[in-house]
Amino acid sequence: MNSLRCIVIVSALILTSVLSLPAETGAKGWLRYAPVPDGMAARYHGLPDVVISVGNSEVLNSASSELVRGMESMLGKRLRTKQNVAAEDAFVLGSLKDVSGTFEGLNPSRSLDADGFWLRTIERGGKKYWLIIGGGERGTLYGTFAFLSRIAQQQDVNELNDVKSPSAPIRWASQWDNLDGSIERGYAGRSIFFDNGVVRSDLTRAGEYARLLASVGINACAINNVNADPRILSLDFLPQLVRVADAFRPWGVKLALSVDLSSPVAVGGLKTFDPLDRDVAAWWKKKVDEIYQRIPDFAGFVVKADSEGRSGPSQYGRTAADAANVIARALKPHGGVLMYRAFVYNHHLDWRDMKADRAKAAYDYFHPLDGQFEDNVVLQIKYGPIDFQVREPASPLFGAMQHTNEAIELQVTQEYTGQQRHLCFLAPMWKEILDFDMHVNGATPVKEIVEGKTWHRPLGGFNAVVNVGLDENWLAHPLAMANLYAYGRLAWNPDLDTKEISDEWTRLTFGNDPQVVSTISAMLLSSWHIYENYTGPLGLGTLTDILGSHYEPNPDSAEHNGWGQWIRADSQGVGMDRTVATGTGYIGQYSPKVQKEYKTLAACPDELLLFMHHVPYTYVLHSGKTVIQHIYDSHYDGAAEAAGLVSQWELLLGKIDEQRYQKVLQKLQYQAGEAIVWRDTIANWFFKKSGIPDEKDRIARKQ
Ligand code: GCV
Repeated sequence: MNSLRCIVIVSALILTSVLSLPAETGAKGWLRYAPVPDGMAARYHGLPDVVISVGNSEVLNSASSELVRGMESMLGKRLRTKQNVAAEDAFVLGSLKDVSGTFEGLNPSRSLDADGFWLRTIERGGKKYWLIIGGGERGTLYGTFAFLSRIAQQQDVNELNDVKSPSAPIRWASQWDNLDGSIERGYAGRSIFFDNGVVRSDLTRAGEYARLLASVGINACAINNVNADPRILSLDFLPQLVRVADAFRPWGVKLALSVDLSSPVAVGGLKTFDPLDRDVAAWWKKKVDEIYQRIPDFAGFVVKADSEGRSGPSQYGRTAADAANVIARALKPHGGVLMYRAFVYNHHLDWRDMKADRAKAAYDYFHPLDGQFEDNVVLQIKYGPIDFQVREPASPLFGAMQHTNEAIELQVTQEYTGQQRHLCFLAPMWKEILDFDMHVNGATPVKEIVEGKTWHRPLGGFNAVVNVGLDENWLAHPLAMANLYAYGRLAWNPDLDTKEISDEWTRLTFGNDPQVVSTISAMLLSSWHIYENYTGPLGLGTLTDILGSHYEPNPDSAEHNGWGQWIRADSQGVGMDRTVATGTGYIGQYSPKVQKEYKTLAACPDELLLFMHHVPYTYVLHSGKTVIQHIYDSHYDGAAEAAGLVSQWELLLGKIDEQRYQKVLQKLQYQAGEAIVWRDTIANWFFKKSGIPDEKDRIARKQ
């Protein structure tokens, strides 16, 4: 056979297989419920045709209809729904209390977290039952999603006895949606909640979003920007919010809101919002009561105060504890929670002051307040001390609030990590932070602190800024949805392995073909390092335009302004000296053991060196390279690796539906081009600064 004929035949084969895969927009996310291939279907033949819900609630109904939907879509099996257990094989859905009343021998007093679930197969009277039991109704829903996920991943579900519980009670998502429909740091279209100053009349997408969130165990969503428009608390807004809560409720997702501290003045007409003023306290109480009257399962508020120009308690000489507590006391009788953000800093710092350091702000401000917060206040702490950079150390504040509930704040929206135009799977970064041991009197990894386990706190957990938009596939880049999935999975269980998560997500999103799974999972897992390589290595942070878009390269913008994202680059060296001995003293905010890891050049890991220290460009890293050569090499490596992502993806031609294949391909090709722009901008910038040529002579010497 000549080679031309060969090419024609191979192309035709590829085309045929591509055409046979139905187009997909990505709108279904990981809940595609793709038909199980014939060869695999046999292992599910024994599953029942009937589903019985024991009990009655909106969430339980969702669980039952989700099971019906998934079974039909994956296995072509139409389940019949029944009210009572009869003498036939069946799925049985309900809470432990209700189901154990129906089946003898189940231990109703076994411990099952309210949001936890138990998947259990039992035989009674010659019949077999697949029990999906929740600690509460949400647990049953989560169990149903987990069961369906196993089938979607082609796992055996014939014998089950498996209990799962979430790591922490707070597993929230946040949206930074503005009432006009725009989204701060949103990269996937306009708001699914608001338009033109009001809540959208069609909230279909809000319901679908809640379903996606519930499928990975997220139990609340704050729908508006933390730079909150006070109008969200005005009386005429409440009925609109009721509609959002109604759209969320079937999925066990509670509505939460971001609120501005000045609301008592802005919408309440008071003369002050001083948190210690009695009228202010009464106003918050009345407002909160009004909300709960209409939305009894309201989750609570998120507060950003005294930060980036927002109003705050400092205006009255009060503390964050004063501000948080006045609202928390209003929420407490209803079971509501107040998430107070630790992102408080002065953005008018003097860049000439070598002791000034934005990274120190949260600890300096909040540490003295430890123990002063009500027990329904949760301090929401960004993972690093600056601002969602491509790499930061874990915030020292995590280890400093033993008498305060804590939550970690993450970003699914890729503000500083490529804005969903670049592939950057963030789970490996989150995992490093969650696993980081703060060494406060023994082993105290961040994950256990925020779970509330370390210091036996009643509350704690996770909140991530997600910022889905009206784009059909939610986050604009089809692969960016892996971040939302991973966030939910890690909030549920921060001990999960990142590869397990990326494999799972790939199977659910693109199918179980081993080549597809291994290729996409490997791409995801390498992508954070690739992005870090061509943007900001050695702990410098993302060297982007920090004054504007936070997207393109612009290291100059970091310096000579009050924002404090300084890299302190001059002709001799680079990096922030944060040591206690000669620098800003930031390292002193960690426990002695962690201080030891960072304070000397010899001990400090390369990847955080320039976050912690100022060194000459000629300083030799543990890797054996000089700092400047590392900067050059990592940028060239990163750009080459970004190009490599395109080639890896191209191997999947014909194995993924054409629509998503092309969409991802275009994104990756664009990213590869942008990585070259980053490489050249940063490498040239450092060459100009340092005057030290690249050993490999890749940078034009005449600049
Ligand atoms: C909502 C960063 C972002 C801001 C954001 C802020 C915050 O500074 O750039 O857009 O404001 O963080 O987390 O409050």
